[in-house]
Amino acid sequence: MSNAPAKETIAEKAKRESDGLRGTLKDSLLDEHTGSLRDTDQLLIKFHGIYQQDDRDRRAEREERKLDKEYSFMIRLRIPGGTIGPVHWEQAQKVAHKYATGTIKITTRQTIQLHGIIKSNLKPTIKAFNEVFLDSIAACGDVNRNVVSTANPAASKHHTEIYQLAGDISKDLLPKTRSYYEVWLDEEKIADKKEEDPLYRDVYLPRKFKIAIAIPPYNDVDVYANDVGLVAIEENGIITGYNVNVGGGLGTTHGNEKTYPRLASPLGYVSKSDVRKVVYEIATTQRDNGNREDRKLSRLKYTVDKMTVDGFRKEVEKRSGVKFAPEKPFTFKTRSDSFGWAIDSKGLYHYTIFVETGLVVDKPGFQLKTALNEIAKTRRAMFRFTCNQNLILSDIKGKDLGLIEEILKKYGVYGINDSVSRIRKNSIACVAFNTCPLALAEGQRYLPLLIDKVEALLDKNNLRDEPITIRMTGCPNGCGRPYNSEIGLVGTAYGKYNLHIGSDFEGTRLNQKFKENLEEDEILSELDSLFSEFNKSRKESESFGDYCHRTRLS
Ligand code: SRM
Ligand code: SF4
Repeated sequence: MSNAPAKETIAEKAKRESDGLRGTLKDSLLDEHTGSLRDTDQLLIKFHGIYQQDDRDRRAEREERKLDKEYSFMIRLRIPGGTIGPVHWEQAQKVAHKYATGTIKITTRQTIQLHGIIKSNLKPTIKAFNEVFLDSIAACGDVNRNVVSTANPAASKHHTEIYQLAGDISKDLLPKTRSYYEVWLDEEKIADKKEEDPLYRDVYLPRKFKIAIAIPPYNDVDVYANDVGLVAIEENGIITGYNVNVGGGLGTTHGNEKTYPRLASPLGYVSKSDVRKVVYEIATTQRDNGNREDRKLSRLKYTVDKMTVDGFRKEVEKRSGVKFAPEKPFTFKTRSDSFGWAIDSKGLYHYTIFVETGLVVDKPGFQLKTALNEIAKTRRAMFRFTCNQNLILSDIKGKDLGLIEEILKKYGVYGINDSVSRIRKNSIACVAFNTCPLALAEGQRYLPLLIDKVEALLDKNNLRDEPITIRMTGCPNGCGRPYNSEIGLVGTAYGKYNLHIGSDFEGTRLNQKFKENLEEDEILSELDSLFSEFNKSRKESESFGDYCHRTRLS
């Protein structure tokens, strides 16, 4: 065990004293007097992929009635590379109905979340997922999170390879503790068995740690927004290695000038046989050099800036014994998902469905949830999630196309992609109200309504077909990646947002704050002027983000 440093934060102490993330979770779960967990267990449970929350819509009313908050839990699955089978989907739907709100949310990191699980249903939930070999280990907490990889079917020639790499890296960086199995799945603790965890020891990482793998020209994973961003380099038809980028991260805090969004910086190129070693040692470098005194400044991006990119590179080279070669050339062309049917090099078909804000629900005339359940029953498609919160029915054999298409048509899902504007297809909203404890403003419940009005402005300015990215978050933490969107809306208070503009379409440039604390009519008025100018004075094939950057920000 390591000794406590002189100035140890509550989070650091909780990790160090947690006995391999066990804490008093077992007792907390058995306590029937409250729907909540003990304070320290609330921190530890995140490492098991679970967050304690309460219904924020009901807070005031319950406070008035002198009632405790209405506690429930959110669970996030670990699905490296974002692909599950039909059996998993079926089970997730069953669990959602039996123990959660009934709605599956596809997240911006290629996995799914369920909300509204009460304490007594947590164990049955995890057991049910475990029956189909799904887990939520390290989906949250100060460890490596879900490793994401390009989902775009057009990149399928290399999809299997990077999907496997995502799984391997996820395994390399999994905590070694058996606590998940003991707390949730009743595994017996082996007395006196010392659990060695050479990576995390008893301190874990200073903060969350995120990894993405992209296959150019697709940047659908927003690779530069990650602590570690790997860009696959293809030479003569095969992936030879990866350009490694470090220090991406978007979270900021309003009013704290020391915090900032940052895109990852290039360290250089490594061969594919070295990439896992290098990623591992990037994690150990962060473990040993990251800030453990101020959680606002503890992400890898601040460590990289403290050590400098050159200093960080040298340290990783020393630890891994791998020397970085200069970055290899590549081009990103898009971050969007390509909707509808696609066929890959193996002759398998994939159908990408637009899922607004990632919520899998039935609406009148568009019964997505029912359609997906019926498709899962056929066992003829895999379910692949995208970092744009959409879904790909993947790996479908030619002979099954008709069947899948028929089900999609029956429930009004086929053709949704054609009826939706390009800006809507390029939209992302974070969860925010009513479950996120950090939300200052609405996210997923509001963006679709705002887009109705933005679409009217685009129509007015003859820009309906412009593929502009628009992203909204309910606070500055950036879960919907608004800081590298052409239009970014960041909640500051209920009904108010900062307007950011000027990122590029490919996600290689951050936007900048343009106006502060705007209400809806002000947002629309600003966008109307920008759209009008853009329409009149853009250069040929200039994107909206590039136009804003050139005329307003540079
Ligand atoms: Fe996030 C915290 C939801 C992707 C940056 N994020 C949260 C919490 C857990 C709130 C909390 O701490 O109690 C939110 C739960 C809301 C709820 O009720 O479900 C939450 N984050 C989400 C999701 C579900 C948004 C979505 O609508 O899809 C995404 C889940 C991803 C996943 O499956 O793992 C999600 N979060 C992101 C991203 C985007 C990404 O990773 O590509 C970011 C920005 C990138 C980054 O990490 O810098 C992001 N989330 C944060 C932060 C700010 C971290 C920082 O460095 O300052 C917080 C707050 C924190 O950690 O203290 C946060
Ligand atoms: Fe919650 Fe803020 Fe993340 Fe939105 S951006 S989910 S409001 S933490």
